[in-house]
Parts: sequence; structure tokens; C-alpha cells
Amino acid sequence: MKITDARLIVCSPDRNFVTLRIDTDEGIYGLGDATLNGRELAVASYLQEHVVPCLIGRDASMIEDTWQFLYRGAYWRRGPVTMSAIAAVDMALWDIKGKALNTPVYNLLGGASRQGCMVYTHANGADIAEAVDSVQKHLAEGYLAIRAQAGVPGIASSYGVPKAGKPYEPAERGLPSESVWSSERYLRFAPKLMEAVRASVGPDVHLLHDVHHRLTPIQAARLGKELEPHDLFWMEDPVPAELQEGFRTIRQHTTTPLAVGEVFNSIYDAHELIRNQWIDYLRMTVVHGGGITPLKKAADFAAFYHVKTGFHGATDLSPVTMAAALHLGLAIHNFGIQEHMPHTALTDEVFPHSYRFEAGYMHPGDAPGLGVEIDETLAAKYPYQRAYLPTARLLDGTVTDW
Ligand code: CS2
Ligand code: MG
Repeated sequence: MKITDARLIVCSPDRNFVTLRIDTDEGIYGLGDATLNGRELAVASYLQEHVVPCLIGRDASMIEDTWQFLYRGAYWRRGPVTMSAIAAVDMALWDIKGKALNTPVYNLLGGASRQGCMVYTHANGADIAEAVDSVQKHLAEGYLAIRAQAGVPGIASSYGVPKAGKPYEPAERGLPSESVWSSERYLRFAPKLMEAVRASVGPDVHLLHDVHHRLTPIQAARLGKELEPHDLFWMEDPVPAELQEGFRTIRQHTTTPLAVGEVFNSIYDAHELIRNQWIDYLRMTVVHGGGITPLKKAADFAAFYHVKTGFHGATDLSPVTMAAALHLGLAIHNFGIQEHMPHTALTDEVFPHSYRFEAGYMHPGDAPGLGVEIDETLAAKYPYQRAYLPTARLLDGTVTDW
């Protein structure tokens, strides 16, 4: 089965997405997600200018060989742009293989290991009361696991909390916005938030919280200890994770489970964290981690060290990545949980899909391949609009991590 064409579909139904379509001489095509929030056109250009010319004529059935060719053949390795581009090719080839064999991709990864993938969604509010209400709303929708975030007193706008009246969207059209951050004010507040949320839901609901890379290791150690009575499913991204060893400090002080990795693009970003059991959940995502092929390997490596998966699933990853994550999550043994920030209705209209939510779980469906399509006519009505992730500064103006 030869690749005859590969082309990019860049669109912006409520937010930007980059999709790769690969066509073959047997009339079967596959889709891959290449979306990198805030740097979408960098990946589109990498694919269009440097990868697509190498794909034409290649055997579409050779998924591993194509991945190795694109990874090692570039000479320059890793990084979110390169790995998102390789991921899009990888996802499309798995989609093609599933369609050619008339089976869903999870069947090619070992078959289902569970009935469905438990998911968590985002609850948030301008203050604790609003956040508690938001948690209750999502409980009523059937979620068994919920992430809680709230506005921090004394900080104008906090991570994970939408601007008044808008759905939360981690990308803003126009140039990067600047917000102010104070870890001190946050550290005084976060335990109160999680105490109130736990009191409102009782002991059985899985609660998660995202620190979003903002603390030092010892601050994260303090927060983890103070959150222990509220029995979190995980505390996410406590510190920027370039220094994997920073997690040793956190681990020495707290039993609150730790999750990290949504910004990782290679197992080498996490292998010390996993080998030393400094984390409990690996958050790498199919699109930014290089595709299904390397994510399966990363999950298998993590399994040896009692580390489970918690694949990233924000709205800035397209429905193609959500589908791929669910196929992988359904098959691997050490699945932990899947993030589910539902896309907007318009995005779901542009990307019709077979995955479904039911009673706190998601299933990829049994359509051959990944089970996602793209309505190119509708997509063309929503052209790309430059958008950036927000940035942040401390109270004294020093740039910090958003
Ligand atoms: C967040 C993301 O979902 C999460 O855990 O960290 O929403 C993140 O802020 C965005 O994906 C950044 O593009
Ligand atoms: Mg996060």
C-alpha cells in the first residue's frame, strides 16, 4: 500500500487545529493531529516543507520504520514541533492500518483491557463557592473524577479559570496576554479550595488539581503535605519539569500522588522520573509525544515502575488525538485516567467521531481505524487565526511560568 498524497488541513473552529491527511493507492486515507497550541504553523510548515516530500511513495503499512526514519533521519532530534509532526504521520498510519484491516486501532494494540477509560473533566470558578458549584455540575453529568481550580484571592486572573462568561480556552487570539502570579497567595489558598471541594463531594469522588508548573520543589512539597487530608487523585505539574531531580524533594515530603508530562515530547523527558518512581502518572500526550508508537513504548516502560498513564486531553488537542489516546488507553494495562475537556459543538461538527462519554467513562468506539473524520468543507469556513498561550509575571514583574 503506497502513500500517494499527504496534505495539511489547518482550521480554527473556536480554536486552531492542524490535521494531516495521508492518502494511499488503495483508496484508504488516515488522519493525524499536528496541533501545537500557540505554534501551530511551525508544525504545519515542518510537515509541509520537510516531511511530506519524503512520504510520497513510502509503504503506508510500515509504521515503525516510518517513525524511525522521521525521528533519526532528521538528525536534529526531539522538541515539540518535530515530535508533533512525527505524531501526525504516526496517527494517520495507524488510522490507515485499522481501516485496511477493518478493525479499531485498540485491537492492533493488544485489544481492550477494560470496558472503558475513566475520564476527568475541569471544574472551575472565580472563587471557592463557584468552583464547588462547578464540581457539583460535572458530578451531575456523570463524571467520577473532577479537576478543581479557582481564582486565587489577590490575583487578578488565575490559571484554569475562564474570563467572565467565556468557556475556558488556553489560547487567546492576538498577541500573548500577561497575567500576574503569586505563589505565596496561591499556597495559602489552594488547601482551602480542595478542603471545601472534598467536603462538598464526600470521599469517593476522584479529585485532581493542576499547579501548572508554578512552584519550587520545596513549595510543592509543602502543598502536597497540606493536601494529603483531602486525598487527591493527583497534584499535577507541581514544578517545571526540566529538572527531573526536583521531584525527589517533593517525593521525600508527601504522599500526594504526582502527575507530570503534558509538555514532554520524548520518554527521555521522563525516564528519570519514572525509573526513580518520583511520579505516579505520566501525562505525555499522543500528539506532542511523537504518536501512538512511542507512547505505547513509554507506557510499557512506565508500567515496570508502577507508573500509570494520565494522557493530556485539553481542548487544544484535536479530536483525532482524543481518539488515539482512548484507543491506547483502552488497550494498555497501566492506564490511569484520561483528561476530557470536551471540545465545543462546532469543533465536534468539524471532526465527527465515534468516541463517546458514558457514566464517567469514554470508549473510542469500534469504527475501523481511529474513528474520526474531518468535514473539510466546514473546516474551510474557519481559517487559522494566530493565537497564543497567556504569559505570566510575578508581582515584581519577573517573568514566570504560566
Ligand atoms: C492544562 C492544559 O489540561 C491541562 O492540564 O495544563 O489546559 C494546558 O494549560 C493547555 O493544554 C496549554 O495549551
Ligand atoms: Mg495541566
